[in-house]
Amino acid sequence: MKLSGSVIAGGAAALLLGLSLEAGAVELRGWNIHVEDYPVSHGMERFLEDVAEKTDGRITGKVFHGGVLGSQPDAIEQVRLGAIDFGVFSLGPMGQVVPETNVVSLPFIFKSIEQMYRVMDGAGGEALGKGLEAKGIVALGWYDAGARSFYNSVKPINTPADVAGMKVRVMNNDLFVGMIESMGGNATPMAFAEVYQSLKTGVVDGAENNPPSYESTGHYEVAQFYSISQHLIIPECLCMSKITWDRLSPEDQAIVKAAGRASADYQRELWQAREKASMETVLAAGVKVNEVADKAPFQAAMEPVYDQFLAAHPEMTDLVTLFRNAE
Ligand code: BDP
Repeated sequence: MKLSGSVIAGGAAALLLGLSLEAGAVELRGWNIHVEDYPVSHGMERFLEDVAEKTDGRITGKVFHGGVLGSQPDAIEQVRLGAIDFGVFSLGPMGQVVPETNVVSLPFIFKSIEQMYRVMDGAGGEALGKGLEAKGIVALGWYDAGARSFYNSVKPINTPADVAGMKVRVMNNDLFVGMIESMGGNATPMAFAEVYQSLKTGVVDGAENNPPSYESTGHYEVAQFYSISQHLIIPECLCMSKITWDRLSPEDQAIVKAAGRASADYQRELWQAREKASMETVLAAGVKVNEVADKAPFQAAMEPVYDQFLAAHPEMTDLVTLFRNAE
């Protein structure tokens, strides 16, 4: 039997519900947008196994893969309400709820994946964690989602002018609409689950994502040009509902926190391997991959995204500087 909210306060509640859960037992419900065989998914499963082991089975749970518990924006709300206990969320759509997390959705904010790790494991991650917590979400670990590049069914992208006039699907965040518009393209925010069909039927010409998502969704079957622009490096958050978190004892919180962090290390390792494997898969399927030789024109074209963001959120200036200037 599955419980939503899922923390059973004790034996009395379990008895009332006719359950065999022991006193203090906790069953966590996890949301995941990805298919079962995906680095994020394996990271989440590892997290649950670790927690179950360290709590002698007092805290168990189940991850619902494939987005069956709803779209990402909806699931973020469910986590805030405590109806879903945890999930791995892209900080892209998170920006609509937690303003601080928008910083990582600014194009080219990170210089490399290694730098992203350093910032997220240090002062940057701490600042974002505070922003999340203020909105009812506890960050347990930062997962890797590589770098996002453009793909479409029309032609290779080499310059920002190639995006002009194209209909491009983006994740739910106004920043991404601005990003596409800065190159003269037409942006369509859309749920992840709808992108395949929209590419296939021409509702959009293209989208942008990292190689594992491009591959695991089958988008490469319907959008055969993948152009390595790497304009966004957006980390992901293994996040727990603060409502669930507050019901745990300090000892269990420490276990959960450590397991979250360890699962991120594991996920990052898997990520590197999957990126390579995904590129091999799509190349073997005939995808035309091109490396954007000069990223500077993209950086220049996307600069207005920063100006607009900082004009609307002057209070984020220090945070943007922290991320931009980090070693
Ligand atoms: C993937 C992220 C996932 C997003 C998806 C998207 O891992 O969280 O939902 O992109 O583009 O890379 O919607």
